[in-house]
Amino acid sequence: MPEIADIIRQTLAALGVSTPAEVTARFDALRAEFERDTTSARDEASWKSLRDAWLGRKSGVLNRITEQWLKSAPPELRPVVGRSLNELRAHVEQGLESLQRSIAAAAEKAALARERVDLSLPGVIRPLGSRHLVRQTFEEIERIFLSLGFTVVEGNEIETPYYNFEALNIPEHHPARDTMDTFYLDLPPGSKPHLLRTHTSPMQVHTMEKQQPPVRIIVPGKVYRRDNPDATHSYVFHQVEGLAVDTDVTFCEFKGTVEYFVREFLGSAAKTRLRPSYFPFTEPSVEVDASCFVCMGKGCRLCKFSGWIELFGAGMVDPAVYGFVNYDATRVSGYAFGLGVDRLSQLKYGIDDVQLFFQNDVRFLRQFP
Ligand code: FA5
Repeated sequence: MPEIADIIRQTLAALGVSTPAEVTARFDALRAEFERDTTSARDEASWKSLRDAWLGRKSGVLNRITEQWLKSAPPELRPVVGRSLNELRAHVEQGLESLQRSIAAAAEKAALARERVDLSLPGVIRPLGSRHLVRQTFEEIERIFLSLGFTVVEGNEIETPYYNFEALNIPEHHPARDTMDTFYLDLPPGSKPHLLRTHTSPMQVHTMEKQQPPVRIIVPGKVYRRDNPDATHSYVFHQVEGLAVDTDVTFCEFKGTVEYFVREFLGSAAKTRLRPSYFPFTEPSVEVDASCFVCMGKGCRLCKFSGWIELFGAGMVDPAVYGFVNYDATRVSGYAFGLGVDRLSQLKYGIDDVQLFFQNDVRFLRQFP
């Protein structure tokens, strides 16, 4: 602000004033100078230099006047110089204050204009994903068994033939062990054979190896088989294994658990039927059927006019399995089941091709939000 230096020069030159009228005129000129200066201060930084130029402790105009003029003014002029100085100081302080307010208000106005949000503009729609139907079915199954006191455990998808077959009493020459049915890993010569588990049942053995009865677990997970893909078969699919072993687990408890699950999963009107079946690791083994929930047992295309739908395999744990995990087969008993999650989803939601679960076609996925 070059004017300030001039003012000081003039002010000091005014030491020569000799009448109160001259003093007043000089202060009026100073006041006019201040007004002119304020017009050039438009932001916080220039406001600060204006303030320092006029009110600064050392070199501010008002302090210089006090130091150099008031003190050296002739005694008869001092009252008028003092009064004029006080009036000028009040004027400058007030002016600076109101200038600061208007600069802040202008800055706020500019910021508001910059950040203005037009609420009438259409919003950006971000599509929300949803859980896959297979995941939803897993969660539904887990909810039901958790309510019965089961806990959820998970296991590895890569297994040894021992856990996948041998410890489950599946003999050496059983066709399921064949490379035609099972994916074996391609490992360097001399490595122990490993495979992609063909069912979740190996977790029965892992769990019983680690834990003494009582055991009540379910095992959700992916399994792999060399099946030809079709409407009900896939190379990779999903199972939930169940295992309950204790000192007094009866076939009756098994049947009650299965019936409860089927009613919770398919609806309270669903009826259950057990049919004899065979699994090397359960004895007796059963196939669990539910009354057809489409025709209510009367017969339709879904149930092939039998009134019943095959749901899953199960049975009482074969005592031979206890031998592999050092359980005393004379003291403990239990049951196991293996739910095909994809098939259960297909049945419940009327999906005629299991391949739809793996194609990730959003037109399909959107139907199950
Ligand atoms: C087993 O895998 C036994 N581990 C089940 C079990 C556990 C029985 C415990 C007794 C005690 P199974 O091979 O039947 O059983 O297969 C179980 C379910 O998996 C079938 O009912 C079917 O729903 C489903 N499943 C089998 N193969 C396929 C496939 N390729 N694609 C989709 N689902 C399949």
